Amino acid sequence: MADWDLLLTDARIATMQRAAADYGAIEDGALAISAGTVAWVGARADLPNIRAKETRSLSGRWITPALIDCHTHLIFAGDRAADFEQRLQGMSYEQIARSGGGILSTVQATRRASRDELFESAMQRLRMLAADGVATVEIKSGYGLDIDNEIKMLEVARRLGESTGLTVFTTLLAAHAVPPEFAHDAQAYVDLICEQLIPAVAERRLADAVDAYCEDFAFSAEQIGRVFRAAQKFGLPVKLHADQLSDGSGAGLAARFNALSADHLEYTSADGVTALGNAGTAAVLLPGAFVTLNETQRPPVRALREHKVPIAIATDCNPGTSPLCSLREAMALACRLFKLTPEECLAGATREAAVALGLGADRGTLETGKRADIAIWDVDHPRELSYWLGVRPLSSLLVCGSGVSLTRAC
Ligand code: DI6
Ligand code: FE
Repeated sequence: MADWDLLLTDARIATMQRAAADYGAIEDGALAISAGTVAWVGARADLPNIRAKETRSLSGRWITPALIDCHTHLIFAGDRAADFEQRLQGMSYEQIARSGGGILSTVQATRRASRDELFESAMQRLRMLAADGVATVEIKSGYGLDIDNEIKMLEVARRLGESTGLTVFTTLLAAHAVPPEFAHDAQAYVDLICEQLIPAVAERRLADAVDAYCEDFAFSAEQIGRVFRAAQKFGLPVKLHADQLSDGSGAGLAARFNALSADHLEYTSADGVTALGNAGTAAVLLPGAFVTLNETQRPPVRALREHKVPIAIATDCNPGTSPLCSLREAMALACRLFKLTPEECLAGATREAAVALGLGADRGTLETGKRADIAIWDVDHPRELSYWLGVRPLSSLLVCGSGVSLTRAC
C-alpha cells in the first residue's frame, strides 16, 4: 500500500458522522491523508502499519470537519450602517426597502463598483470566515439585478475560489429585488431572468444553484415558480429565502421544487415543516439576520427536529440584515437564540451545511474517502466552538490536506 502523505496524531477528533452520537468523538485519535482525502481515521491504538511522508502531533487539540458557510451574500459594495441606525429609531426593514433604501442602495453601489473593488472587499470578508474555520462558502449574486452586473458578481465569486483554494459555491439570486428599471413591471424582470439571465449564466457555468427571495414586497410564489422551472431546465438546483418576515408558504414552495434548502423559516407553518421533511430539503437557520432585525418569532426548531429536517446554520453575511463574518459566532448565536445544542450547531455548520449545498457526498464529516478539509482547534471540547464570543480558537485550517495561508493573513 502506498505511503500516506500526512498523518495527524495525538488528536481528539469530532468526526460528526451521521449515525454516531456525541460528536462522533474519538479520544486519542489519528487521521491520515492521501491525495487530498481522508485515508484513515480512528483511535491511535488501531492505526494500521502504513508509513506517512510526514507525521504531525496535535498535542491533544481537537479536529473537526472544516466549517461550511452555506448562505452568504459576501460580494457587495458599501455598507448599510445608515439603515441600521434608521431601524434602531423604529423604521422597519420593509419600510426602508419600500422607500428606496435597503437592498436597492446596495445595488446602486455594487453596479458602480469594478470587479477588482468587489474582489478586494469580498476577499477581506472571506479571510475573516476562513480565520474562523470555513473552507467552503456559498456566495450569492443579487446586488447586480441586470445581466452584466449579475454576471460580474458571479465571476468575482469564481475568482475568489480560484485564488484562495477554498471552495466557492455560487448561487444566482437575480430574484432578490425588482430593479429600478422594472419598478412598474416586475413580470418583465422575471421574464428577463428566465429567458436571458439563467441561460447566459448556465452557458458560462457561473452558477451552481439558483435562489429567490419570497416575501410579499419581493417576489410571489408564482414568479418564483417560473424562475425555478427555468433553473431546472438547465439542471440547476434551487434554494429559497423563505418565510423570514411573514408566512408566505415559502417552505412548501421550496419543497415542491425539491430545493436543496429553504432558508430563514421564522414564520414557517407546521405544514411547511412537514413538506420540507418529506422532500429532504434542508433548513438553513440564520441567527445573524434574526438578531440584527430584532426579530421575536423563532424558527420552528422542535418541529424541524421531529420531521428529521437537516438543520444547517449560516452567517447570511450581507450588509443589510446580517453584517456577520464569523460562522462560529453564528453557531454561538443559534445556541442562545434558537436553543440548538452546541452539537447541533457544529453539525449545522459542517454535515448539514454540506447537505444544504448538495455536497454531502464529499465533505461535512471526517470519514474515509471524503475531502481532507479539516479545522484544528485550541479547545478542550467541541462545545466550546458555540460558547466563546469574540475569540478565535482556530489553530489551523487544512484544505484537501494542505494548510491555508490566508487565515494567517488576518
Ligand atoms: N437575506 C437577504 O437576502 C435579505 N435578507 C436576508 O436575510 C436582504 C439582504 C439585504 O438587505 O441586503
Ligand atoms: Fe440571505
